[in-house]
Amino acid sequence: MPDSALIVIDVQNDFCPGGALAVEGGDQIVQGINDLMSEFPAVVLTQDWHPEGHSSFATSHPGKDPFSMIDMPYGPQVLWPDHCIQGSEGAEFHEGLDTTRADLIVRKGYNPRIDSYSAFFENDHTTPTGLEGYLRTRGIEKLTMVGLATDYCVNFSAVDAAKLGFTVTVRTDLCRAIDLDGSLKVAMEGMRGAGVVVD
Ligand code: VGL
Ligand code: ZN
Repeated sequence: MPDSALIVIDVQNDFCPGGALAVEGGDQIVQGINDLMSEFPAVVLTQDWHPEGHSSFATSHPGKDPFSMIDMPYGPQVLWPDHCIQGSEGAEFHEGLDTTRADLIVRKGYNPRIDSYSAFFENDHTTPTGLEGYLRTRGIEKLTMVGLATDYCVNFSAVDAAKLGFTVTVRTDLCRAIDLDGSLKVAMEGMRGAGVVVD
């Protein structure tokens, strides 16, 4: 399919076992993702990329614990452990990921005041990352998404892509979830409701 792309979400050290925001089994999907790359004419990687003291970090909100919630001007926000700090080892891609195959690497979450789960828009749901324009100008209409975490960055990216009119498939066998308070179930329902094929 010449009009398709593989979008690999946040396969970074901090989301793998031993990392600051480790997702169980996060490293188990790396080889399968590498193998899938050869089936796509375009491969895009995303990288969560926060400045130190980012507003999504619990440490930026005295008295708040990691995984608690806060109200931000753009809506409710989970407070995370410090993770994927720009230039840190935790922000690097997992060493097994074949990054040479990537046509584009999209970084997100660099605005200190807004988190960005989606590869398309920041969490205010309006500030674009530029990925939509890249894909459209390349004539890409079909997206397959894999990576970390199923219920956060994969979910938000898939739903936004579907809303933008792309045909979207999420390969859940090549994703792993954080599953905070039932967030995986909510994410699965949300993706299906948005017309995402969840395989
Ligand atoms: C992610 C929480 C915070 C993700 C990123 O990649 O799913 N989750 N930052
Ligand atoms: Zn993050």
